[in-house]
Amino acid sequence: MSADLPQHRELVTAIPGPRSIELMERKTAAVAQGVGTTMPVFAAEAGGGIVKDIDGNSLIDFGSGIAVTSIGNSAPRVVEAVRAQVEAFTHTCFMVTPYEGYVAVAEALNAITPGDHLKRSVLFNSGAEAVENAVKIARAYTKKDAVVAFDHAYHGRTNLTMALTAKNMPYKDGFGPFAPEVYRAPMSYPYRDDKAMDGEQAAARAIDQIEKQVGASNLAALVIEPIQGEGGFVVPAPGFLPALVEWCTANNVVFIADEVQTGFARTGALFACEHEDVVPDLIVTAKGIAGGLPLAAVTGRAEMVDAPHAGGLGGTYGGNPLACAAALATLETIRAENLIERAQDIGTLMLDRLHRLQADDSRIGDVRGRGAMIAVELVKKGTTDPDPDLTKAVATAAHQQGLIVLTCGTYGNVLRFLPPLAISDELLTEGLDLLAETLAATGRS
Ligand code: PLZ
Repeated sequence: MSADLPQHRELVTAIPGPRSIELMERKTAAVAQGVGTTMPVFAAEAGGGIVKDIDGNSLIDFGSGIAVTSIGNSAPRVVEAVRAQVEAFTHTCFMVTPYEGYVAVAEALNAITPGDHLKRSVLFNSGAEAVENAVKIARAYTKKDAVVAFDHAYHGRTNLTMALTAKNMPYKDGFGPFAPEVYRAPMSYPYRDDKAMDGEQAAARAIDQIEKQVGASNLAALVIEPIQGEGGFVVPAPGFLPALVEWCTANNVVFIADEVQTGFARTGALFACEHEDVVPDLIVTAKGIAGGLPLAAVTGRAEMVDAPHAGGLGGTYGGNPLACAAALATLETIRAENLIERAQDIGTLMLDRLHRLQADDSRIGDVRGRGAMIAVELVKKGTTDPDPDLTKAVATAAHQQGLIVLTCGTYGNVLRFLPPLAISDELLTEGLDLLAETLAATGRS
């Protein structure tokens, strides 16, 4: 039982072990080469802050399956709720014979997302699918076409979301042509922006470009991650998001917050928009919503979400009953286990340790993030030049020590930490110790 998984790192073979090596050979023979893996080990069990591989190695989890299993893998309430649902029925299709779970998830999302206006929700399977549908809703509501996304943005791998995503490799290369009427605006990136530029000035820069190159009268929506994920855990300067919202409201442009990676307590608030009292018109959620089951949602102003004609939104599996049962159990777990506070405490512990590391290692250019969404940006000593090679080397060495850690960033030079909120302080500290050792041992000249 994963709930009883011992919460200790333990390596019993080299990483990868013999069974993982064997399975990797089968993967290579059977699975599309386009699907990469961060680590060369195969999972057998997971729970709390540990992922156990098929060779019996227990790894510290600083990834949460990319910010998904925030409440812990196979969290007890989720297991129980899904078990009950799987015995009742697995699928009827909400568009054929609806069921209560979908409605209950919509009610919950309408209640807990920022803003006390009248809201509606619609459920999907993946973050990308939900982002696409948020754009459809914005276009139906405004009767305009254009969409603006930001530098370093990540919104998915479908055709429209590839267009919204900024980075070419590995997401877009060779996969065009992309959806039209997508424009890009400059992000607020405090570490790389002019030091004198505050959030409002960064917003003014973006708005000026949007007005000159697109025109508010053509613009249906602006899509933004309140803290960027794949693009490098970029936290915009304070004031940036509120200024964009204000401009959107004044110009009949739908403000879409993509909280796929930041949502559900990850950043030390239920939603990252709350840190700056930002109330998005539409909020897109996925990942952490259902404890690992595939579910995503668009929630927002009733008059906007109701703009598409009847039958205009849907999908066979959207709001699958197992995923809905898991989502309700996830929300209950976040509440009952005070996981918002837990995320704040994890942030304090991590930031404190990483700032101390930064103080005597000038290769750590920036330490940033909120709650349990923290990153370090690695640069060449004494400069701000990105060091993707060092980043890769540190990540690989950490993997070999039994720490699951991910990289990200436009320049490939960001180590990101997304531990489950169910991780213990001991494992968290041990993971940071390993990182410190790995950094010290890697390429320091
Ligand atoms: N919006 C902000 O972070 C997914 C992508 C991993 P899906 N991020 C992880 C990869 O390499 O494919 C993400 C996100 C933000 C949208 C998405 C897309 O969510 O559930 O992967 O479609």
